[in-house]
Amino acid sequence: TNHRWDSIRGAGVRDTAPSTIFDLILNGSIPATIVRENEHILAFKDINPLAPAHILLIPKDRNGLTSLRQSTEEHIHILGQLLVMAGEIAKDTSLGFGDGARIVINDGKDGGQEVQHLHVHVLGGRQMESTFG
Ligand code: IU
Repeated sequence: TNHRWDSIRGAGVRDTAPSTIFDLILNGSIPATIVRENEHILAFKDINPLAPAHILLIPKDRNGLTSLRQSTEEHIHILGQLLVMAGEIAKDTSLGFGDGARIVINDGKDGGQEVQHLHVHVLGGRQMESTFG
C-alpha cells in the first residue's frame, strides 16, 4: 500500500551514516520473509538462522541508531516498541518459538555487530546454553 511505502521510503535518511543491507530489505530491493510489521518496525526472518526460529527486528527509520550505543532519549519510544514486539514474536509458536527465547543485540565490533542499523535478534525453537560465546 501507499502507507507502507511512505513509512519505509525514509529509511536511513535521517542520519548520515552509510546505508546498509537493511535499507535494501526495507525498500524491497532484496527479498526478506516479513513476519510482522507496523508503522515503525519491520520484523523478518534472518537469512542465516542460528536457531530453528531466528527473527530480526529493525526500526524502519534508523534515525541515528546505527548501534545501541548511539541511542539517546529521543530513541526511547522506538526502543520500547522494539522490545515489546520482540516479546510478541517470542510468544509466536507459529514461527517456531517454544517456551522462551533469547533476545540479543550485538553492538559494535566487539559485540559482533555486522550491520550498522540497530537490530534485535529473537532466537528460539531450541534450548539455549547458559553461556555467551
Ligand atoms: P549482526 O548482529 O549485525 O551480526 O546480525 C546481522 C544479521 O543479519 C545476521 O544474523 C545475518 O544473518 C543477517 N542478515 C540477513 O538476515 N539478511 C541479509 O541479507 C544479511 C544479513 I547481508
